[in-house]
Amino acid sequence: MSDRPKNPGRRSWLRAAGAAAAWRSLGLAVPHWRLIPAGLLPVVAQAGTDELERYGKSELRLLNDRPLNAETPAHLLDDAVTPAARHFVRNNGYVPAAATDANAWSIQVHGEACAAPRSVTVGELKRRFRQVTLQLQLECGGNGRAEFRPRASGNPWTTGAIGCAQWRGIRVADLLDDVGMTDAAVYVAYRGADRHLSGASDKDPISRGVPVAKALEPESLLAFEMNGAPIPLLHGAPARLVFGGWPASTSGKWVNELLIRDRVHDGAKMGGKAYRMPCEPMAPGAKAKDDAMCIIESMPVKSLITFPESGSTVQAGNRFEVRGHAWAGDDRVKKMHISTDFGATWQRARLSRPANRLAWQHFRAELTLDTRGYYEVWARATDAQGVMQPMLVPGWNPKGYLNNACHRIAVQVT
Ligand SMILES: Nc1nc2c(c(=O)[nH]1)N[C@H]1C(S)=C(S)[C@@H](COP(=O)(O)O)O[C@H]1N2
Ligand SMILES: [Mo]
Repeated sequence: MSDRPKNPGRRSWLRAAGAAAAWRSLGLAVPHWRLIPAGLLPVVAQAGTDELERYGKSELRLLNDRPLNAETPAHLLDDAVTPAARHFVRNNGYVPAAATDANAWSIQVHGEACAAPRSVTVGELKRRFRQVTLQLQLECGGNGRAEFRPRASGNPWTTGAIGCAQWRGIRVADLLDDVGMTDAAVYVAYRGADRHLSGASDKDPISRGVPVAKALEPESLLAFEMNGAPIPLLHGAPARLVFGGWPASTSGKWVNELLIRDRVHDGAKMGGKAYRMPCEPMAPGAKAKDDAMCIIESMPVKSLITFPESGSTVQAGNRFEVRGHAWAGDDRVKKMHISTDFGATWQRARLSRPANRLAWQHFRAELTLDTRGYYEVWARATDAQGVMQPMLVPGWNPKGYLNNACHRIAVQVT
């Protein structure tokens, strides 16, 4: 046996894995699977790929086209501020038609605990309230779901349902202050203009929210712009909520109703097992009772290696840079570590301050690997409370939320 393992080129070994995922995401048995040429993508997946192209998102990996869901490969998230073209997309229903006049878009503000219910237009909000610009991380609660065993139902996100764009809009607190909240206020929730997949007009695809305290934070926005341009249709034009650090399902898109509730909001995907974790840890694959599930609030500490691309080749003895981002829900990331020996030893990476609270932080480390062969680079973030990312997939749960296991990439040293 040769001491040098014969590694196939990156193209073949990674592409093959990508194609396999696309076939698996069909959710159907393929009787002639032995005859599929290597790298061939299912034609139905390509139909959705055309749709991604139409929205300027052709680099994303399609998970589903009805509704449209797509994630970003890790190496395409290398930018400090995520461009719209590389921000993942998660839809629960059908994308509504684009508004012909964004300023005329109206939002009904009401609810049991709203003192003076009324309708406001985006134009009026922009005129009357101070606008602020913040970089805010949005991560789907199901990011990482694909790794749970037994498999959890839902979109098989791997690592790419995270982005950190710059959002500009008004503070939710200013609007709440304007309409007035009664003492009964408990939750602030949204309804959007998207349609339910069944076509039923009386059903919401999703309608979630946050407790009043989160809504009142100075970083909680009703946004009109993403990265200095009007929000693209897929991301919720002309008005969307942005609650950085919480499951992105709380950040309602195409908002046309804002509700001040006197109870925990009970809209679509607030109850049952949706966006909830078992209140107490459970055995993998066990059955959970709905009343033993707790609503997910702040997201856990996590990080992503965005450079080099997994599968890259580096020269033995040459220095190379490893970089990426780290975030910790409502908290901050305090430390960042990198390992190239499967976690036996760790070296500290340099970590930047966030652009503002609830924005991801960037890390960098310089590495040199002297011996040829296959390596993995692992990254591990620690938050300000001292909580670290786990090495392995944490707490199994029925819907596969909150997988914040360390990100691993493959590097071949030649
Ligand atoms: N109206 C509406 N808002 C929504 C959704 C939706 O389907 N409809 N999806 C939510 C979920 S589950 C996520 S993860 C984020 C995704 O935001 P993005 O598509 O801009 O990345 O939007 C949230 N807001
Ligand atoms: Mo989500």
